[in-house]
Amino acid sequence: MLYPRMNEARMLLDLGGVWDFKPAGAESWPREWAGAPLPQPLSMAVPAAYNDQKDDLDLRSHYGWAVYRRVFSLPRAMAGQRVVLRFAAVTHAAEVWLNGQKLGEHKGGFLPFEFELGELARPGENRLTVAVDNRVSYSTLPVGNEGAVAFFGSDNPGIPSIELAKTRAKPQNRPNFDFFNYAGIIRPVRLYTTPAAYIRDISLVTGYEGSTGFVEYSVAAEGAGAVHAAVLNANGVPVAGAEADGAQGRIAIPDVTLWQPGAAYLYRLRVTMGEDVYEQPFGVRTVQVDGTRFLINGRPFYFKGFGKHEDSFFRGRGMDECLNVKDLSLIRWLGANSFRTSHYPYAEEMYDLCDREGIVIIDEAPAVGINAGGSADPYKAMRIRQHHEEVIRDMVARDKNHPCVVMWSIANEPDTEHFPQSAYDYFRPLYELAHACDPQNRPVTLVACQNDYTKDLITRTMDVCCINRYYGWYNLSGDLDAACDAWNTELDFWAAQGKPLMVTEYGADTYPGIHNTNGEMFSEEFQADYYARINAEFDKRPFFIGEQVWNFADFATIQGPMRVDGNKKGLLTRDRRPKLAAHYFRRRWRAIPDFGYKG
Ligand code: BDP
Repeated sequence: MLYPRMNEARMLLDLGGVWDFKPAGAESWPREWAGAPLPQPLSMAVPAAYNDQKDDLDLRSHYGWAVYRRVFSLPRAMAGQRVVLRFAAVTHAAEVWLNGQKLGEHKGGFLPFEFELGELARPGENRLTVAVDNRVSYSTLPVGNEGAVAFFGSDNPGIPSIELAKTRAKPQNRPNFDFFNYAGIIRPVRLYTTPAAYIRDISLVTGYEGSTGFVEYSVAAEGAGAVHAAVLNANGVPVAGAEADGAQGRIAIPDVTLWQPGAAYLYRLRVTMGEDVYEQPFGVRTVQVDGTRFLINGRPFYFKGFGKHEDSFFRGRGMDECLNVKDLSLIRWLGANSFRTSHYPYAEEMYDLCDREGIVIIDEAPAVGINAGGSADPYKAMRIRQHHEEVIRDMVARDKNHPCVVMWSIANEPDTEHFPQSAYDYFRPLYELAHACDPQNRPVTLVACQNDYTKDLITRTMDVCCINRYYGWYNLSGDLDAACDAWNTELDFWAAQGKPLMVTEYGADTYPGIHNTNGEMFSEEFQADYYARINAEFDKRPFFIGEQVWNFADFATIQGPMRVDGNKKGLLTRDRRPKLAAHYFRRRWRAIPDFGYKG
């Protein structure tokens, strides 16, 4: 799906701003709100999660539906054009109505969807109503626990009058994941136009031989029109001779400048079809797994970076370009080169920025929580397979042209240990699907939970083995000697697999300002020691191709006895101040080259 861009053929209007808003019921919302002003509406900024915009615990922990509404006028200049209403992400499910008529619905909170407005959009005032459902369950991704009522953080409240407590407890979301369930219209809502015959999609594959690059393109169009494609350089100047006619083709780019981590260079493919025009940015680079090496442009890359979250004060998970710019600045300050979009595809603007700044992304599907605690087979108990296929397809369709994306992650921490064969049978087709959907055929991975890796059958079959491990924190808590031993035992296992291995999560909750001469848990010293000790073990292993710490910054979670004002494993605080370990990593990573660290 193309990102909406304004040019001489296409208009673009942003519908961001302050909308009317009203929380509704757990199971449904009043249909009369679809065609009329909301009664006594609250003001709510879009895009942003609604949860933290008001000082109201009921809204923060709202369960179920909420309704947004705004009125807009279509400019006369749009008459005669095809007008499309595009939502970059509504979390987690949406129903959209225009002028009292239903446009459609969408499931999944982190990927775009759009509606062609046709006759429904009229000159003058239009009334747009968006109903949003934040419920998570065994049939959503990310996965929530079944049943809307939780008891004091656990199903075993330790009180005799459980039945009475059940009747009194408020319905609430019970995420099966460790980040706050922010919801609402979290990313931009835009109107754009195209001519009646239009470019629907563009797919690009790049490569090079010697100093000559190439881009293979394929244009999907609706309606008739001759297609022309031309390569522009980073200054927007056409590259002499780099053009072709036809909906598919291969264009050579003489004296190519490659896209590299830390040294990005972006071309644009200018596609015209009849009256329509679209310019698709791209970088020329290759990605490949070769034995135990991860090659970008043929050179062995070492991942230095993070698992992140889209998470900030007030906006929650709302798209924030300023924060994105700041985060990339901090990533550079730390000497890192990459991150994983844990645990869902991020806003499109972040990928554009990473393309532009040469930061590498592992792009993750919103498939987290596929784990029933070992007591039940989640692949039988959960009703998610079809939706999982959809989100992989949609994620790849959205992000396939970004040079910054070098690998797909199809899930985070599913249960691969207790039901290893079910996990294999479930994930193998999804792994193949991700490969089949991607014109660039990037490597595909699945991020494995701390587990008995000898039982896990699927992780070892991935193109890159990605593991989350908490030796020294949740396991062998506080004992870094034992943690290093456990790491080495495990690394011996992986050495025998003949695959590249990286750690996609390891970390320690660290409350900023706690200092401790003994370096005990939760202190800044512990976090720094933990990483220094464990990294020294990674450095001894040639097949170990990257370290992504958990987490870039502290982030919000559901309240409960396991979390003190959120998850505190950030190298940075939530307001982006460095903890002691950030300074340690800055020294370490600035000394580790992007390429050739492991030969
Ligand atoms: C891992 C999860 C991550 C959590 C982290 C933690 O992948 O989402 O936030 O543990 O506990 O299991 O900090």
